[in-house]
Amino acid sequence: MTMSRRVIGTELPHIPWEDRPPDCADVVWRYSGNPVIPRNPIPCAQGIYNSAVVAFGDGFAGVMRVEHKDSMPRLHAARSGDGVRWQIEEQKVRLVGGDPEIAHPAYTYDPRVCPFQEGSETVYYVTWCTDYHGPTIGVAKTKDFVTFEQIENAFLPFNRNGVLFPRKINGKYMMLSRPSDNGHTPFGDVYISESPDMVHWGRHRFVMGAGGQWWQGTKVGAGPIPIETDEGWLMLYHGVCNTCNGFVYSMGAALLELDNPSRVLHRTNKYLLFPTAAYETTGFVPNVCFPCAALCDASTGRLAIYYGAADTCTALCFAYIHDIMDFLKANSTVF
Ligand code: BMA
Repeated sequence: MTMSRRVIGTELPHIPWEDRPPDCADVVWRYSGNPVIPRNPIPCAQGIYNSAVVAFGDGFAGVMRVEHKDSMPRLHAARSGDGVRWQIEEQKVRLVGGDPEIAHPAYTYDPRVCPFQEGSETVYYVTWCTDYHGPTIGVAKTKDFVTFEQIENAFLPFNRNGVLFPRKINGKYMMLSRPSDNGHTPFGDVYISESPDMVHWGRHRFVMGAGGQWWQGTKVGAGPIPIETDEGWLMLYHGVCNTCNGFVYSMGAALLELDNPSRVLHRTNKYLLFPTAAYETTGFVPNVCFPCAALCDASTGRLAIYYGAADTCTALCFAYIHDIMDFLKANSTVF
């Protein structure tokens, strides 16, 4: 690790990790025990995927997307000592304190969890795709993964993939999102918005669009909470292409300018992860790798990335952040 690849963050030596297999030349490799969360570890679930985890206490906490047996997705809190074996609450997250108009969404999915320092306390903002006359971005806050205080919906419908930055930038909260339609959106670009108070969002700016290579030609959306390095914000994202059998979701990476993250410094023209494992190519929606969270150990640059596989289960893959940065610069097209 060189000083110019410094990860700004916490040392997390206990994140899940497995060395790159000797016969693997890829920048990102899969956990040999995948999927870490199978299809139905709790009775109400038909699938658990596209879920978010963070370091919490001595271990880890998560907000999981649990598809219930009425086929509707709901958020469930979860805890883990090692980041691999998860105890998932059987009851969905109960949102408290929200305006009654938005307090009872019929569906809630694709959560992200963003640790945020507020004074001497760490709070965890949860953003997700919520139902309000169609999909848009819901926001809540928790300190303990037991009580979730609902704030406000960030945007008008339709929108998906609201991803917060883990600190204020130029004094403002910042959120990436992907404006969409009310269905299986055949388009999608990443925008950024800012807020003084986590309630009112504005100054919406374009970050990056679909296009370039086929794997990211249909839509792109932010994945895990961006990771701060001294060269920029590392944003892992999903890139989607369309085929005669439906969409295919892969993972790419981009580097955004630290003080002005609407500016893309580098962006991968080759994917980092593409659905090839059986649990990614077979399931409720085949051919989906959908990253929603990443744990990074700032001292070693180790990265454990959680992604939904085939809209069915949750999988884990690994990389060194420095390798991703090298790959990103060597295979970059910004357009
Ligand atoms: C997106 C979202 C994701 C899902 C993906 C693939 O539009 O609905 O939750 O994983 O499609 O089906």
